[in-house]
Amino acid sequence: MADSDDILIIGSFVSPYVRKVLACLALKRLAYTIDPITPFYGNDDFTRLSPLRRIPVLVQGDLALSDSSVICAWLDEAHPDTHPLLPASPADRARARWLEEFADTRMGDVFIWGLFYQKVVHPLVWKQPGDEARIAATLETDMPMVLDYLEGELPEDGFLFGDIGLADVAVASFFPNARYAGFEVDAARWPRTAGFVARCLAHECFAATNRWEAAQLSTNPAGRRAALEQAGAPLSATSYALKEPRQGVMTL
Ligand SMILES: N[C@@H](CCC(=O)N[C@@H](CS)C(=O)NCC(=O)O)C(=O)O
Repeated sequence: MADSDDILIIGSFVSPYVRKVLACLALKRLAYTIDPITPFYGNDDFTRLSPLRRIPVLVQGDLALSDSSVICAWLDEAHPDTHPLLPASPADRARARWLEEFADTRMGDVFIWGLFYQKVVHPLVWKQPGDEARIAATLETDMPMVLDYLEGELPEDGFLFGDIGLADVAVASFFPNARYAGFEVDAARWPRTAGFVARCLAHECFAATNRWEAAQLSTNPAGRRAALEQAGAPLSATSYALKEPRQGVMTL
């Protein structure tokens, strides 16, 4: 059982899974502090909290959770009275959970491991170019398949199940990373998806962290905390970061 109200989030503002959790915290109107590390820089204490060496991690009292879906479910169950993250009917809840799962797994593979990691993270962290063949296959085949699927699922107006919720946030959270890797959704080919993503990302639950994300992008891992402090981010007093990166547990 969590024995404290203080919520610590470990994870970079640029991670789609962290972005999803921070948007849900904003919907729930919950305050937090954040240790904005890139997972490869986590120290041994980070490994104890996150055995797969992945972000985000939520620490609250003696509770430590290291998966965005588990974290969002915890927030929703612990705070049922503010902005429910799931719709009301069992069928809609099931569909929302599926879309969250699709985002976390397939969009994670395609948007992050196939594109953003190869084009942005790999060169930055490991000082080597990413896998060009994988980037080409992602852009040619995998990304269009994801967008074709979403185009059939997403609404023309508004959000998936009435007010914005977990499924909207989970899907939309991947698109800023595609943009950072130079990919924009072609609105002529995928109009519903382009409109839906623009609506979601303009919602105040995402707007809250935009300036901190921009501050993080303006610097490198070494200068990150200073830039974020200057931008007014709610930084944790201490950090789980190392100075040099380590290979992840799940990395290819
Ligand atoms: N299923 C996890 C996935 C989290 C994840 O893959 N996070 C990435 C950052 S965007 C990570 O930590 N990658 C490091 C690694 O896998 O070694 C969740 O939903 O939280």
